[in-house]
Amino acid sequence: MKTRHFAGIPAIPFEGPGTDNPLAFRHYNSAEVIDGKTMKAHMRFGIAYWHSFRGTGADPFGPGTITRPWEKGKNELAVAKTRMDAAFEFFQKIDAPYWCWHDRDIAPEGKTLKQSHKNLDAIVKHAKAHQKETGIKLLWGTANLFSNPRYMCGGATNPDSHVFAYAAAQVKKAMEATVELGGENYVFWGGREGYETLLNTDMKREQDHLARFLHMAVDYAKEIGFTGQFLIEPKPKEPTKHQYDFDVASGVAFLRTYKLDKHFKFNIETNHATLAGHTFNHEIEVAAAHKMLGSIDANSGDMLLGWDTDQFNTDVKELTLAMVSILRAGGLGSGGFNFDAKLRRPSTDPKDLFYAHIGGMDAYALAFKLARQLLADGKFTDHVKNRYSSFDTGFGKEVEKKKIGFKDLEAIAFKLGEPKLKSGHQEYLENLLNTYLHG
Ligand code: XLS
Ligand code: NI
Ligand code: NI
Repeated sequence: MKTRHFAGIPAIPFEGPGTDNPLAFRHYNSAEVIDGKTMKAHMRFGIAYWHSFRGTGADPFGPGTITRPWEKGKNELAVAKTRMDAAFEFFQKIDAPYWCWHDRDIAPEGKTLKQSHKNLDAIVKHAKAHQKETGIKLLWGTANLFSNPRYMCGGATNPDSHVFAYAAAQVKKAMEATVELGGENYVFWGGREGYETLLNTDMKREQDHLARFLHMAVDYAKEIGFTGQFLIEPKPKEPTKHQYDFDVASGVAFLRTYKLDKHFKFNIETNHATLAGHTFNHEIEVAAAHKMLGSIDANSGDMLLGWDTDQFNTDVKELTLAMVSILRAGGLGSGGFNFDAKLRRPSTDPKDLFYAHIGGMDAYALAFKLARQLLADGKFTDHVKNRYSSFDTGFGKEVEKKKIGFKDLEAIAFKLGEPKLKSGHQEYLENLLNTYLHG
């Protein structure tokens, strides 16, 4: 492994829970084999290029604080390549098998669309060489349809068909780049696909356009042989006030309405779930119920802040519950855990990038192990099963088998009289969960 940009920081070793080395893993042992598969293969961790290699710590109140030594020079393409060299050094040292990008994170936007395409081609070539040399793979690619002012009113939902065409051209190219890099998924996050006010918006028409756009992507995937998974990443708001892909449930309704459901799954982001007023776990369960659980954008919000703070998640309890749902659903398939998370503005030391990912990866790895144990013991599963057992036999079973209706049930209710209250035992279960987390 070449060490150049992060000199002085070694490849992060696994040292186990007893270590006091802050630059070591305590729970994520990538080589450990569980059920015939390495932890690396189970976890499928991905690094988000935009936060970890384009994030500067800038916020609405001040400029960036994080300056990296490779971010200098006038030739934007040359800087983009050096930055990518640093990124691949990081991916290797942190032992993550995947990375994720937006087109505009990896290659600079040119003065014309043609120039932007050319820049992307040059960088994709560079990335391909890095992937080949390191074995690191692309979890997903996506197009940035939200930063450039032309997309101020959306890409696929823009009221101007000219912008719609531009967005289509950009997504077409980003899909080609994803194929070229062997990407296993392609993501649509519609940060500006929504509206600010109905005074100037034809909402139905915009949603029709969004569906048309996604159908075009499905058609084009066939044309270029993209066999990966398309993913929708729901988020209720920010930057737009009302976003069309509000949460998983509204995404399911949208995809079904427009007959797109068999082509898409969901990329669920923790902080987006909480912005929608849900738990992370809830969103996973909704996607799993529809067999549309695709991938995870791993991060966390802040209980006291109402926006997408994109923090690294070290909350083992939240992650264990999420992992239980993911494992019960049979895993993520071609998806993975992408750290869509950024350093806090004062975290300016390159080491912070390592601490942040070590913390996130360890928390997920520990949660994975705890969830497996919890499921193997079966106490929660049994409890839930038991709670619904009156539907396993008798008239309950007949309800599920669609054998009886209101009239039969009225006769049964007359006969049985008032139901006895059955406890939900929530506090007992909360205590039980704590025994897994803390002994
Ligand atoms: C923003 C989103 C974005 C997507 C990719 O809130 O999380 O980063 O993951 O466009
Ligand atoms: Ni995301
Ligand atoms: Ni986000």
